[in-house]
Amino acid sequence: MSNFFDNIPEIKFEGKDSKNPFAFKYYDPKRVIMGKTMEEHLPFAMAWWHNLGANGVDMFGRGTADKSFGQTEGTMEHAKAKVDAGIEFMKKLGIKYYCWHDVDLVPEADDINETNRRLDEISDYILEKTKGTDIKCLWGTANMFGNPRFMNGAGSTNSVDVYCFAAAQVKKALDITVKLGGRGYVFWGGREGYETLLNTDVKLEQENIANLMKMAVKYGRSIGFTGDFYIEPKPKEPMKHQYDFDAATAIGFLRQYGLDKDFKMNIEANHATLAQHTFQHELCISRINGMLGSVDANQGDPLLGWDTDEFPCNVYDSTMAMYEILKAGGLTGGLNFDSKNRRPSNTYEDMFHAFILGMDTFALGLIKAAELIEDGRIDNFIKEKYSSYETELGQKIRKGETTLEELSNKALELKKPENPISGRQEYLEGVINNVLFRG
Ligand code: XLS
Ligand code: NI
Ligand code: NI
Repeated sequence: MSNFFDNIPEIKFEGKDSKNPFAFKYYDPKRVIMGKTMEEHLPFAMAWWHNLGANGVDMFGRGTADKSFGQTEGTMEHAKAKVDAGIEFMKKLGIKYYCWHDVDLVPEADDINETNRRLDEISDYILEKTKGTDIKCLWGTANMFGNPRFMNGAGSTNSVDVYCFAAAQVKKALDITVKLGGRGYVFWGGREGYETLLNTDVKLEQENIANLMKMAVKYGRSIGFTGDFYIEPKPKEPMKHQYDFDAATAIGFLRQYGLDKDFKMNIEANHATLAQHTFQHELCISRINGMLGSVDANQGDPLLGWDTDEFPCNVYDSTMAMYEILKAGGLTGGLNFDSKNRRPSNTYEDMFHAFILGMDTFALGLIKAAELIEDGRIDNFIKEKYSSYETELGQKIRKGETTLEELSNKALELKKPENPISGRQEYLEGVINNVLFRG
């Protein structure tokens, strides 16, 4: 094993009174909550691109963190050092999953044949290095937004040649996902949208994206991929308008093109808030449609209008997120930290602090969400609020077995209905605070 992080101990659970910066205060992997261990509830994953790639560069300044891992960036030696560092990092934290784009694993070559050869080589290396460990791939994806060829889109491009390159990348990324035992395959449509309708055929673009997805399903199933495909909705950035705006839009798209049996949602917290929704809203919409698959666990900054990809620290949000995830019966995917250290947090220690923060935030969220469900006041209130539908007429409405005439007659008979019962929002918000802070 490599020793990039020699001065950092293995991260263990020490409990809420510990002041050790390199210990979990809440994440206790073997603790059982609602019949499952914390590690079963919380399949945490490391995002290759942020953790092993991002060095703090922004549009105003160069990188602040050294992610060379002792090698020259852009070489296969560097790609392999990233594998070594990644595995050492995950082992120290007890993280079992990782997520990647093709070009996070290897530097892209000028000729796609050479890029594919490199992907074969690195995936052999990953398999060799993870052998005998319980570290596995959560999901893979093709980066179809970074290379200039995708400037007009990937599935939505105007160029048949570029469309072929998108297809080739998806095909190879699926091969590697299957080879690494991935649970899922993600489509995030970074360039699938438009800046202006003056130059865009929306119908053609959306149909071509759907066809690319259909071909991916057909090919994936033919090579033995049994996991879920995911759409990761995001409303904007880099495009002004992205087609997968939010969960409701993406679900509608999947149903329109008959893709809803093979696809689920990969919900990212920061994308939810960019779409002017809460994280919980996006999870809830996915859950009630049977399409909650996986999560990109991060958070945005309410004062900034872009994808800041911060490590999650907001326990209110993680509680409401875990509440939805518990109600969905868990995730088929996992909780991928699509999150990066802030630019001045530029040391190896900071990489660990970030993951300890994120993992403890979701562990606390899980503990508190389970308490909320056991407490029952929220669920009971919601049940009570809709109790009029338990009457005979209410049941007929629920089942769609009544008519406008029948309901109209009832209204005429009543002359004037009683006011519906109070929504009790302030009381319920107090219940949440009580569960969060009672100790
Ligand atoms: C960017 C997205 C991206 C996806 C994978 O905003 O979150 O990182 O998760 O392509
Ligand atoms: Ni993401
Ligand atoms: Ni994002």
